Amino acid sequence: MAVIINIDTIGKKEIGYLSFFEMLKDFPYEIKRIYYIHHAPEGMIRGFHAHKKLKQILFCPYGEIELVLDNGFCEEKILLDSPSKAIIINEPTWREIKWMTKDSVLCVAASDYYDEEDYIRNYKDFKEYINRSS
Ligand code: T46
Repeated sequence: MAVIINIDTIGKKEIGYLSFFEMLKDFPYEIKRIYYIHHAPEGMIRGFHAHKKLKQILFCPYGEIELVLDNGFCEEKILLDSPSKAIIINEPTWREIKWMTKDSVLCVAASDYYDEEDYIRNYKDFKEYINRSS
């Protein structure tokens, strides 16, 4: 459902690490928007929506964030627990995103500008949308 990728990381513990990914190589879309969610309290759950067309790469450079992803047929849990781990969400996927540790940071690079029309914010509507398009 989601594709887990390893973000190239260079460095060592004495000097720190540098992680990077490249548009159209590691993330197979043009990136039009970057946003990040920070200072969320431990235990916070955000999301509760899906996107119709938007593709995103999500990574957690600091802390631990759990994603519960549902493509309308099956559910998968992914823990973003390393700055070198990212996931790409390519298809309409219901997502619930939990802050496992305080001050974890979720960074997202998205294939398009913000558009509320692309969101499905009701689970029943999401299931109907999936059934109509499959
Ligand atoms: C997603 C997860 C991982 C904007 O005005 N511009 C933006 O680029 C974004 C992303 C949001 N907003 C507004 C829309 C809402 O009024 O910021 C407010 C909070 O957004 P939302 O409730 O959608 O936040 P999350 O954390 O539930 O979801 C966000 C993204 O919206 C979503 O695309 O996949 O992070």
